[in-house]
Amino acid sequence: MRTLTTVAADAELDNVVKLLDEDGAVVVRDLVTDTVLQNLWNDLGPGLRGEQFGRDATAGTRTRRLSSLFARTRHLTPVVTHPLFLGAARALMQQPTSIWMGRERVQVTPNIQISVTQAIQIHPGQGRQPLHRDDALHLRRHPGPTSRVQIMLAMSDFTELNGGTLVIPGSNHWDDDRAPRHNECVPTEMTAGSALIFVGGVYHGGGSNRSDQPRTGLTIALDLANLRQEENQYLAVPVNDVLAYPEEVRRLLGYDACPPDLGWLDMQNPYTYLRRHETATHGAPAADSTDEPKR
Ligand SMILES: O=C(O)CCC(=O)C(=O)O
Ligand SMILES: [Fe+2]
Repeated sequence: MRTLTTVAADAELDNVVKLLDEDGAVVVRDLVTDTVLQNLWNDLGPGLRGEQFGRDATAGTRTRRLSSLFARTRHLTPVVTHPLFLGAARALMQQPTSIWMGRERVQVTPNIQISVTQAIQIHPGQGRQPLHRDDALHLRRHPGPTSRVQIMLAMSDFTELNGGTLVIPGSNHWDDDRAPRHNECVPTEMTAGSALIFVGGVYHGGGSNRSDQPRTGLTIALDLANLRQEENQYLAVPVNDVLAYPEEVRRLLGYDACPPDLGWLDMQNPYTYLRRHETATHGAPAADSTDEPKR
């Protein structure tokens, strides 16, 4: 039986990319500090407590889910821009492709974007979630190029007993005829502040919580930016909340173009619009970037 590898938060990016290629998943120990974790609990804990349990087996009838996270907290930058998460997502998904433009062969590298954000709290009594691939949303064939890299940050300890995410290492290489089985899974065991990074093609699911305490995780998916976002970030996150984040995160939230020509506004990169909006509403010119063409 294959297992999940755990690496330190300052591990080599190449090693993490290799593990994600081979196993489809890797655990990063202490990915965020205790302070970041506490800030996330302060901002998201009350909202989670107010959520109803899910309505079906996939959502989990003893599971609470809180979405629109970038509108609820200003403390997600160290998670989404962690070099091992963002770095691996870029390395795996931003693969150049070439297209003809008349008689010119042009190399185009796609962008990536935040697709879904959710805090997931599995309560005692919740059974196993059906095993699935999160990139099934993309209605794509497997195996194939990676279209999603996702993180599951442990906001509480993850154990086999409390529903630590079940993963089938290596299942990212399976074709679409092979069905996942629970006897092939390994549980994600990690301490609060650590994180599971996994590719969209790896079979996984929430585990059953047989303990007496809830298990809480926070997930963010990065997808190829030429695909539709799973969660509509433009509606989920009001523009002023987007502006509270640094440029890199704003762009990941969808305020960027995807080469060769997706996402423009008035034929300009949408980041230009965001900067104009910032100047108009906050009075100060943004210091972080200049106007730019759409690609
Ligand atoms: O909560 C978990 O451990 C996994 C949840 C999951 O995979 C999902 O909801 O898609
Ligand atoms: Fe999932």
